Amino acid sequence: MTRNTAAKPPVTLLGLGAMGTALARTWLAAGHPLTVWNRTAARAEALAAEGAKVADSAASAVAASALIVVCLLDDDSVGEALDGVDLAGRDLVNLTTTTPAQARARAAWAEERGARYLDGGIMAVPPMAGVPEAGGYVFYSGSRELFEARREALAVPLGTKYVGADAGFAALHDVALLSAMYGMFAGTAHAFALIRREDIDPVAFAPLLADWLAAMAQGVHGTAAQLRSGDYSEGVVSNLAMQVAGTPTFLATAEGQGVSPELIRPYFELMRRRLDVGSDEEDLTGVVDLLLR
Ligand code: FVH
Repeated sequence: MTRNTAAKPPVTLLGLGAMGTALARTWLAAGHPLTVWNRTAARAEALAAEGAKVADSAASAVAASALIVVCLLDDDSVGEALDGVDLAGRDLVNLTTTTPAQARARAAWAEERGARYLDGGIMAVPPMAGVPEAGGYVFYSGSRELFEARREALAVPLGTKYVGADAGFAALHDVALLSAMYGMFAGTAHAFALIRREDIDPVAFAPLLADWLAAMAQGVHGTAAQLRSGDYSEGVVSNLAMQVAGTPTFLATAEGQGVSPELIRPYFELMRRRLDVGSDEEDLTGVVDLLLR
């Protein structure tokens, strides 16, 4: 395949784990001159064969391009990899999963070293990179100038969503969505445990579960509207009193099926606490306020 690299800005990528490697391939396929570095050099061999230039140190990789993308394990790895590296005049885009506080500190750290900084939270798994129809994207926050200047190159592997100048916001959006995902995983684990010892085929059960979760996920829009208005009774379909009254049925069913209620009981306890201080006619939205310390 002949690639037209003339018009494409060079990209340097630090980190060739599962995600970094998937990102790297999309820039190569799109014709960006790509320099890569990985702590364990052997992981770069396949990409070298595909056209990437392999740097022998993070410093020389950073020197090779103005746009530096980092996709390492965690914030400590980023600090270690870039320790003592000259970042002056570079655009540093950090796709490593971190806390919002770590992202803000890393932004200040990069700016002190003369770099523009953009933080990213990847809402995709490696096979989604370079596959637009898979719907994967990256939340970005931090320098808007950097985002606008590098938007085209950043859009090669995954979609882009800029969520604000606060460098911590991409991580916050990322962690918020992933936390909701783990809540969903907890619910599905409980549901599968309930049927586990019965003559119910989990493969036949799965589409019922998936369709129900997809339908119920639409409820987040109502929750959001209530949080914005402050009226937790607005548009209620299934009120809190009714739902709390139903929780003994769920706990008794778990008991009857020999299933621990440890994943669902804490949420039921919060619903009960909200009923005690809120109103029967509310939705479940008051639980949000109970979580705030
Ligand atoms: N893989 C996934 O499903 C998710 C999708 C969403 C985003 N996450 C985050 O992406 C970051 C990288 O994840 P990954 O899947 O590429 O992770 P690994 O395959 O485990 O590769 C880790 C890379 O980090 C390097 N590394 C680790 N410690 C250090 C260090 N102290 N100094 C320099 N590099 C370090 C490691 O190098 P090596 O072990 O090959 O030498 C890999 O390149 C991550 O934040 C996910 O949360 C992935």
